[in-house]
Amino acid sequence: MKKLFGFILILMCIMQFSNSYAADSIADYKVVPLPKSIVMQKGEPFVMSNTTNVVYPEGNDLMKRNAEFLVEYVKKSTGLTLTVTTKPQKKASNIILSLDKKAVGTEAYKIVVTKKSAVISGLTPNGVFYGIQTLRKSLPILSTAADVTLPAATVTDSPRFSYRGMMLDCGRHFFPVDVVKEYIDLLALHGMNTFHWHLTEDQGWRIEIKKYPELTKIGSVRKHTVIGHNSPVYDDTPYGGFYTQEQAKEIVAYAKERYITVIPEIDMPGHMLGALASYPELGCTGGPYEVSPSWGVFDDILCAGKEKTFKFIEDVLDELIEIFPSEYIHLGGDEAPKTCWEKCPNCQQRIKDEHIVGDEKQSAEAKLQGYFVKRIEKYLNSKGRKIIGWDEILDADVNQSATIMSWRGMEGGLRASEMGHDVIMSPTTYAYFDYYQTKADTKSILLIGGYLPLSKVYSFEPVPATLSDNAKKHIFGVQANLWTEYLTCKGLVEYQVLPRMAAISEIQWINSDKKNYDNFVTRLPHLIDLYKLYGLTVAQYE
Ligand code: TNX
Repeated sequence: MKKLFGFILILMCIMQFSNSYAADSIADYKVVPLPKSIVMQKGEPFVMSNTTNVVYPEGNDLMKRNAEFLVEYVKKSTGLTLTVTTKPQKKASNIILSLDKKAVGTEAYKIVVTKKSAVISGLTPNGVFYGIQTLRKSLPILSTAADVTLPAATVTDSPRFSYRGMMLDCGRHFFPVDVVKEYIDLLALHGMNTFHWHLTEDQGWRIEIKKYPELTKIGSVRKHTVIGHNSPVYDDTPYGGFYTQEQAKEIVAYAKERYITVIPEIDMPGHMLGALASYPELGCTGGPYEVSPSWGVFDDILCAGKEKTFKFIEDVLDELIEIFPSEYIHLGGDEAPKTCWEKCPNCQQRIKDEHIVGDEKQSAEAKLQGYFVKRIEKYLNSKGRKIIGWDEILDADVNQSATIMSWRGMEGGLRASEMGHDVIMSPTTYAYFDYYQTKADTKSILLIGGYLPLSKVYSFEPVPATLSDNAKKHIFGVQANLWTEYLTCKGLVEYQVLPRMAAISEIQWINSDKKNYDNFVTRLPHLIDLYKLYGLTVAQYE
């Protein structure tokens, strides 16, 4: 009998043991992006339960906010309710958020899990925030709240690139504040720190500028929208929308809480029909112009000859820099045909006055775009800001101080980095999330075209070995872009970025020698479960 009792006791212990270690309630630190180092330790695990505290250093509001984020994430994934406090409780289990002056790297973090506590530390609250994201992605997703076991381990991590971004085009389609916030939340989940916000387009001007009210009154609305790939048929619905300055500030603040900088883009001198329809005197011919109901590249661009064009841009930028505290302002510069400038007496006069001479490589009009960019750059520099432009501006003789965003493949970025420009890589070949991601989609949804499966995104190497060492140092950023000609709703935005965003985040964070696609796809399903937990629409991948 005694023996039987003993046996049952042992059995119960095993059951108890296996219960608290049930595979589905154990955290797994092998998340996306994969941390640089995960060292499992021998000791007993940390148990997270409803009595666990999240402790932050008293008086530090950023760390307090970090603690609140962690509580919110844990609640969502596991149902557990943790408590935010500044005082660790001896008897309870504590997750401790701390700043470590000796840590190296402004965005680096360390997670040390022992039976006693789980400590997430970093030199800055940003780093701690990334540690929180990793912990959050490590957690099991539980349908009913149960204690979660965090195996004893030390996790250390820091990002490969200092600029880690995603762009959202709100010009072609307008996305309400809530959708933009959701996009920012996704950036945070993937450890990104820059939201490039494309705000003006041929098809709609989307940001309130108080000095130029027609921009949003006229320029934000197109009278109808083309159906299909620029067919001759249009729908019969006016389409519009814009962000008030208050809303834009709200988004900047929302992003800032998540350690994300918002870089606004006012695309110039091309892609400006929204502004030209509102203020036709800014164009070479004086118009009339129409907010474009179809997609593409249009000949009508801002006039570079008239002084009033520069006054307009400076006024717009004056208001913009009050809303956006970012170090960089994106001036676009892509797809600006020079046909109008060739014929425009004002532009030709400017070419003469500025002694601009074309050569076999660049026409005088191409160099006039250089004059345009340099003039606006000087203005922004005087306000303490720097510029980013699409790689076309390289063909226009711009200053070395301009940061180049390479989109027409890698070539522009590589050339720019050798010339000493700072470079952000976002080539169509690896980073255009408006392209199709599966063969099946080409038959079922209408998108712009292209084919960029997850595996191709993952194969992206932004810094080719063939570059000179000096040029390599200039490639400081990686970004994926979401152009929205064909993305009419929030569901499609989610679908196009998920799960490709996971792949680009791993390019942004981990060194190329650690990249392994087969391994990546073993870690991906858990992240996809997390997307789904948040009700997001996720694509299949191939
Ligand atoms: C090129 S990328 C553009 C966009 C389009 C996109 C479609 C860039 C700087 N310009 O205006 O939306 O292709 O993929």
